[in-house]
Amino acid sequence: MSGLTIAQKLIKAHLVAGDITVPGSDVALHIDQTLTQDATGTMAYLALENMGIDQVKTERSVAYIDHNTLQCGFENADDHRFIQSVAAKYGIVYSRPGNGICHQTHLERFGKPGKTLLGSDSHTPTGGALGMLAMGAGGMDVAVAMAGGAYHIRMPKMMKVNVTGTLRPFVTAKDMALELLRRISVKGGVGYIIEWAGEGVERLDVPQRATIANMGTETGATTTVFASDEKTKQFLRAQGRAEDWTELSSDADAKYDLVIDMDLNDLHPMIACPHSPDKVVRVSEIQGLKADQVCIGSCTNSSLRDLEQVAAILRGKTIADTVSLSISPGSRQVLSQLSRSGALNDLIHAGARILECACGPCIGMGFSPNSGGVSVRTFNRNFLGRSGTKDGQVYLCSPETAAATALFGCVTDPETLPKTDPIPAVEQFAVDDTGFIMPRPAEEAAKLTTVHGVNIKPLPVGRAPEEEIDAIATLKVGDDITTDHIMPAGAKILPYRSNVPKLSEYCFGVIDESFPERAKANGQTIIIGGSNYGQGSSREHAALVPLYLGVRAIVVKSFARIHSANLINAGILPLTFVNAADYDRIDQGDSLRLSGVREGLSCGSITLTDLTKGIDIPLKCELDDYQRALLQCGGLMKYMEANNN
Ligand code: MIC
Ligand code: SF4
Repeated sequence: MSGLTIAQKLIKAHLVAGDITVPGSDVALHIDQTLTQDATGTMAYLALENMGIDQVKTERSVAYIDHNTLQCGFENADDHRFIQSVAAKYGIVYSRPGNGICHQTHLERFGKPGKTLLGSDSHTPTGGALGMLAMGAGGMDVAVAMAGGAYHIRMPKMMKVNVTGTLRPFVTAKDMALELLRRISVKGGVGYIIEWAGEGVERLDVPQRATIANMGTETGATTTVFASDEKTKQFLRAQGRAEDWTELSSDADAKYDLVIDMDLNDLHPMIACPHSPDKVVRVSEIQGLKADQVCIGSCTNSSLRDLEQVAAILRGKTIADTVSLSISPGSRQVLSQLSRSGALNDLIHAGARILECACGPCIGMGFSPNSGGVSVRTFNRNFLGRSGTKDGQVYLCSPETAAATALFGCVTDPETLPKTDPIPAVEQFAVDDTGFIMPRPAEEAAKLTTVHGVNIKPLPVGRAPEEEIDAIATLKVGDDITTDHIMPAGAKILPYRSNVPKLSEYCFGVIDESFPERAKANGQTIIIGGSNYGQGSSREHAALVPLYLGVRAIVVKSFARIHSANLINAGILPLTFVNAADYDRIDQGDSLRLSGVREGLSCGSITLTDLTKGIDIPLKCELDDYQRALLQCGGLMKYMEANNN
């Protein structure tokens, strides 16, 4: 083999089983660090409690509370107490509500070059900005990693984005991420790890790299990585963690399966239009579009550098009368530093509404736009209904474009603004770790019990597949269905993330409100879908809730990576058409039969008979040995039961 890429080096150093020279083959990886957030964490910790360990086996595991922070009833607060009690018992750091968004906060305080990080959140790749192999997964897979088990992925292909030139003022890392999405789409990264390299990247500091690594998720990539270099060292030193730095770079003769060139001298401010992060155009193309709302923050753009830049643009000015502007700092560290520098005052005086250091509007946790409203956000996703307003029109852009838009009340290209001084890299961050509750000694922890609130209901458990499964095609959907379609989020629904029966009432609600009732009435269901089914969030609720509603198989043109792993963990069969055109031959409501199922799990092919139409359709079931074993048992929980006894 020739020289290695950064990702190949990280995989090789953590390889438990598999061959890194065979793209697409199963590789099992040792995981050094994990993170969870509260919207997926309850599931992960319910699974962990079933695993029979005393303390987590990782070097560092952190439980963040950042998603479900509106406490309109007891539910979210109960879940926070449950997670805090699990953290105390199992040796996990607990990051209190208000301490910050998991990815921003983890980057600041725990991320380390050369380590693996598995997070129950799809934007975990943000850690790639520090030279980590950071991947998103379902909560059950994260629980397995906490218990010392390996994490399985298909060995990805290597993509390199080779960057030359220099960013002009007010053109940013976010525009680089959006430009890549414009070029390769929300499917373009599937099966790849993306490495950003070249002289144009060497000049970017860690927060800028973090924005790019974060949005690599939107391309469908397994993760994104950057070298660990002088900029990484500088960031860790400023965090008081100089000793955590190690150098990491690709070999000069490393081979890439795909190389994309990007010249920053040609780049302009970019914006993604509703309802997909790859519907990207130049900001100047939609300049003047009236905006009702501007939201600045999220794990993509809530660093100190981003918010100092926004403050510099807004300093001494007032936002347009017709706009409501929210700013959610990424962490308490960011907020505290903004307050020390005086930038917070600039933001307040400009008319911004300062929200909590949390995900907030990004996940529809408050601040939903007015009906039909245009919301211009620095976030990473603009899927239909995600803002909490079904007909909301959400656009994604840089903090610079968002600030300019807030000033003028309409989409505004920041390149038309008077220039401000460049924001220098921070020499020393205001480090204050009081928002974390650190693990206590193991012997003390062993005496503790966990606190299950009344909102926490048991996980639904799958069942071993029969040789023949009869089911109704209760739902047929198109391409690029996101987990936000399957299991919507938002302030009203998120409190039920640990209550699957209640959550099930909202399954597929944004596209078909009657689905849950129909599914229950039909008993057993097969969902038919197009390509890239299950893109977006890592939420395993998008598998567990359909399981609860009687879904036995999903038959599609292709799956997104994390979602297909979640389906397998839940015991739902992820099947693909041998001939994509067969998608058109099945209609919603048809009676279907899967035959040769158990045998098909081994040989990879299963036949679907459309009993209504009287036709046979060949399907593929592409699994590695581990996935096959999981499905044969009826999912991860059943597999663990079988293997622990
Ligand atoms: C998201 O951005 O969609 C989330 C909310 O952070 C999810 C996790 C979840 O659904 O809880 C993600 O990206 O994985
Ligand atoms: Fe939170 Fe939004 Fe980031 Fe998801 S994408 S972790 S909801 S800020």
